[in-house]
Amino acid sequence: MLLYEHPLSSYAQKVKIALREKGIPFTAELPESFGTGRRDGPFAAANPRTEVPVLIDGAVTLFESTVILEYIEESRPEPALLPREPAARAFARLTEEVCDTQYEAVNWGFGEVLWFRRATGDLAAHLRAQAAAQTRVLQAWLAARLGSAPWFGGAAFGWADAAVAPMLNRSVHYGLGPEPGSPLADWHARVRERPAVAATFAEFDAAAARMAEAADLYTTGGRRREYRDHRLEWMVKSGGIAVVLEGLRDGNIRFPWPDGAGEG
Ligand SMILES: N[C@@H](CCC(=O)N[C@@H](CS)C(=O)NCC(=O)O)C(=O)O
Repeated sequence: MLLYEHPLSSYAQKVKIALREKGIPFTAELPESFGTGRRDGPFAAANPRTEVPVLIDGAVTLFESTVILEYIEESRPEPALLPREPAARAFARLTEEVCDTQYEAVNWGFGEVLWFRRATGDLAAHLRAQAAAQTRVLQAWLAARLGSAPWFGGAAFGWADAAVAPMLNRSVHYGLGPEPGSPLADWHARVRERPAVAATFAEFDAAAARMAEAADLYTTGGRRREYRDHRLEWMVKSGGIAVVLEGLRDGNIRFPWPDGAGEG
């Protein structure tokens, strides 16, 4: 299996955790054109959205992390990540859905300020405070779903745990982690001990340490960051519409495929 990915992508991390939990060997590759929106090359051929993750398994080429996760679960059912019982399956999928949409967008917004320096001064402080407040809301929602169970999957690690892990770990990385000693903090301590998760987080840490150079590519190196759906919404609703307008003026953000400029 070939996985086009980026170690900082929470979506790619979710897929890598699932592959490693199931013991499925894969080759991870950072697409050469990642972050450019370019339409040439094998990455864009595999995913017109030019987003990671993309999974290539023989003749099967898939994008969208949830679709990939479903394919992995259905083609390599053991060990199962989804529980058997319908309500428990729906619980796991719903947890994943909120993580992939609202939670990821908040993390992304915080990163736009911290890593990509999209705002300075009062606006930066405002956006960081918005992200911190929203993170608290989302972590309270997750804590209620976890309850006193060891895993989001209940007695066993599963699908929802793989989905929450990259989101919560990123909050911890940003200094926005749950209260020490809380059930959610204890869950984070537990989940990062799992070999599949530890390997994935180690790759995240190594890439995060190199982010300062990567950020410069978006002002000088022809990279255009994708502002899409929940992420774009986050920037606007959190008070950062000036960031969007500036990015459009400077040509270092882009909107999702297909675009109207005839590029693809
Ligand atoms: N809904 C997609 C989202 C994937 C996504 O947004 N990936 C980001 C990285 S976290 C990406 O590749 N963005 C392209 C870019 O910024 O150029 C999924 O679940 O796979």
